[in-house]
Amino acid sequence: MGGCVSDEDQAGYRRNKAVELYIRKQNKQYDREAKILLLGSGDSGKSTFLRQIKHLHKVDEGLDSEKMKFTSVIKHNCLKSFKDFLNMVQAREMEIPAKLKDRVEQVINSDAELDEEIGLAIEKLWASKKVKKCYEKLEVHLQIPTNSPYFWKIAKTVSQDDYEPTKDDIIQAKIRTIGIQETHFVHEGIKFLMVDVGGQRSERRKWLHCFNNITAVIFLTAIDEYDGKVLEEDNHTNRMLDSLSLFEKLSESSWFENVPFILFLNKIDLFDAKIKNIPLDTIYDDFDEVIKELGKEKESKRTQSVYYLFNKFKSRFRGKGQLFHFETNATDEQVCSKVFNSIREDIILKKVTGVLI
Ligand SMILES: Nc1nc2c(ncn2[C@@H]2O[C@H](COP(=O)(O)OP(=O)(O)O)[C@@H](O)[C@H]2O)c(=O)[nH]1
Ligand SMILES: [Mg+2]
Repeated sequence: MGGCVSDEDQAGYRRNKAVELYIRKQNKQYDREAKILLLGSGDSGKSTFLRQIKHLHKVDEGLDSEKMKFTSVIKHNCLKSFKDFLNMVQAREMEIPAKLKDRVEQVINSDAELDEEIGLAIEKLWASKKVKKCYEKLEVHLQIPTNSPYFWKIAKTVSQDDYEPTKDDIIQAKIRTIGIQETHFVHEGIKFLMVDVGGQRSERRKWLHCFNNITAVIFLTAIDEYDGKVLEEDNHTNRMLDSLSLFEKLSESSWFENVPFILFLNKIDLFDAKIKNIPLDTIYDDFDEVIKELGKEKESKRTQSVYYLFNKFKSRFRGKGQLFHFETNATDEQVCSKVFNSIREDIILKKVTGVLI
């Protein structure tokens, strides 16, 4: 899933083979480092994308050096998230098959860390269609890591004493980013600095410290959050509205004058799954009207849905530089590799060689 969405705005910025060839011929190392900021609300996928880049470019031994850090976080989150989910199921008196009730009590009442017995109970519960149905209904109200179900499915493996997370486990895991994380690497003659930041509101005031000399901004938004999920930090503000206003504010900042903005419509995999159950026109009254105005009536419902949300961001863009956009799934290595190469060729290379002013 995912990949580049072409757009009339991007027509002038198609791949420039000549520049690439020139670099290859000269085998030139550019002195100027391409500084790319990863910005966006909490949970939009910034750190996940960076982890994929680290893995793809073998930065700091890829993800191997981070395994230890993730083991305890994954074990803890697997149990905590499932307990939070079950507590909400009980609070709302949702129906669970009678034969599973003991297992529910077993998980809810466990105060220890995840052990094999509890791991097995989680796996058994999650295998139930009824339990999955409850999750579908509650997902929008739950403040638990996005990919908790990925870990519930393998809870018994995670619970083992000698459990070591795989590369996929690390990509699916959530660790909150605190402060500013800088990652340096060199790729095909270009030095890169990617800057990842904490996305929660309390973290945003630290962002100014890294706003100078920017080559490009990658702004991530979790496009599956169109159905009214609220921010974890205040349990009140609509996540998509927060993302839109943050996007607008950043794009009009004088720090980013003429800096290209690259919008990632991220979590496109979750979006594709969600629009089947919750079509956009059940959330947005003006959906049909806007699609008509945009002249997209003939497109598929799925294309219309992505375009409708992209249009919300596009109309809030205040920058003087170019706006590019991609549909992304940051948990998919292939997608991240393709998107990174496209950004490198179409935007960064042209910026560091002076072709893109
Ligand atoms: N399914 C899916 N999960 C994603 C995607 N991008 C990020 N995630 C998950 O969403 C959670 C939050 O991502 P993270 O990178 O920590 O967000 P950040 O706060 O912006 O750094 C993690 O559990 C990721 O595995 C995506 O495109 N699809
Ligand atoms: Mg992060």
